[in-house]
Amino acid sequence: SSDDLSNAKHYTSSHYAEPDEKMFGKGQGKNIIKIHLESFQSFLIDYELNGEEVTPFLNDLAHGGEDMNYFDNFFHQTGQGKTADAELILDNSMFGLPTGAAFVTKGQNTYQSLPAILNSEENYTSAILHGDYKSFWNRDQIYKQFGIDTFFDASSYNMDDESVVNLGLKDKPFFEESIPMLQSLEQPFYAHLLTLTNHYPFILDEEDATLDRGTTGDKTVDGYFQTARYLDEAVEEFFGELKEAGLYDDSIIMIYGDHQGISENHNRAMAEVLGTEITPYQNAQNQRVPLMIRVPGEEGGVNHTYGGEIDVMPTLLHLQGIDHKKYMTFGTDLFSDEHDETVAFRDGGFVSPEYTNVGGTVYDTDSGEEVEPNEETARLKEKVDEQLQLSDEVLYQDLLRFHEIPGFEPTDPKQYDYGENDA
Ligand code: GP9
Ligand code: MN
Repeated sequence: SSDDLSNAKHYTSSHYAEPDEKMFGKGQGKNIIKIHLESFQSFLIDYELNGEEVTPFLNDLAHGGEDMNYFDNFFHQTGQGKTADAELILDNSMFGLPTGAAFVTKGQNTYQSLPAILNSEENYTSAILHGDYKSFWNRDQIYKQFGIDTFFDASSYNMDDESVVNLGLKDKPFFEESIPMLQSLEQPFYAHLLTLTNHYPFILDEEDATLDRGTTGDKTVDGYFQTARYLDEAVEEFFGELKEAGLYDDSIIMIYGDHQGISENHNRAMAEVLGTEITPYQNAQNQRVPLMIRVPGEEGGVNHTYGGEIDVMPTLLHLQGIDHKKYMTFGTDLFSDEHDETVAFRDGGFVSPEYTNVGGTVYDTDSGEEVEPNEETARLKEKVDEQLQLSDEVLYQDLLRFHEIPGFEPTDPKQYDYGENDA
């Protein structure tokens, strides 16, 4: 109902965080290259297996290499929709649904997505690049609602047997073949590259393995290190290719992990890997995924701000110099002093710099000690529930249909065509 729309709108505009003056507009007009690290969790950063770094290149970036800003207290917020939830949350600053995947069940909804806003406000073009077939996760439908101009799926790549493993194209040929596609885009562009190789059950061809497997005896966990190393090398090669192609210097580069790779079914092996028991508190801490942002001309470094996937769109819009207040955004700008550091999980739990709530039990985030719920933890829980509920109402009732925004041209899905399905 229109009441639900105004409640959601009221929440998001009163929850708004003013931009940081130093960062506002600093990426205006620059290409945005967004790299999705499949199933990549933050514990891999600086992790050593038998004295060897698993992901040396990403480690370097996480320490400010290439002037990256690395957020080490960033969490995924996905539910059953996994990759699709991460995509939805990052491009719309709203949550996935409590069950199922909104990409599939809400693929015909109206959205006011980041790529469409960038196009409407700053004339950006947009593209998704991914080595799987276009109908997976209903992408070929919902991307039209998001205003994605071009979708390079598996049918655009060489899918020979030796280039494919597990779900699709291997990350190294994927990045390499993506370069001419990026070069073909009209600038400035917003390009989102989704990797695949570091995906359950984490299998790799022998010739692609440059690190020994783990030794926990859990096949999934042991293979994860090898595929993560492969992904690390693929990203490093891609940086070189971007530089050679002249696409590096003037682009914002953003890197993120989409969701947990190692589920709770592997707690025994993970306890061995992390050297600590995987309690409910520890499991919540393990939901950290990396977020890295490089803004050309700006210094990088480690940023300890707590945040989650819903905060990415507000952050990117402010980097563009676009005030996101008029849009329906449930997150806040990570660079803002007023940024909200309470990170809601899809199940109603949360993490903040002070408190971690798992299934109603509250812990001190630093020490992991259980604490008595208090006024502050109750207030945070109420806020988290309200956020999730309002976001759900927007999706369930397709409320953005009625959300008119001055200066924003509604997305017309009929304008987009990604060709026939050949999956
Ligand atoms: C499939 C890929 C994996 O195209 O994005 O999705 P996931 O299984 O991680 O949700
Ligand atoms: Mn995924």
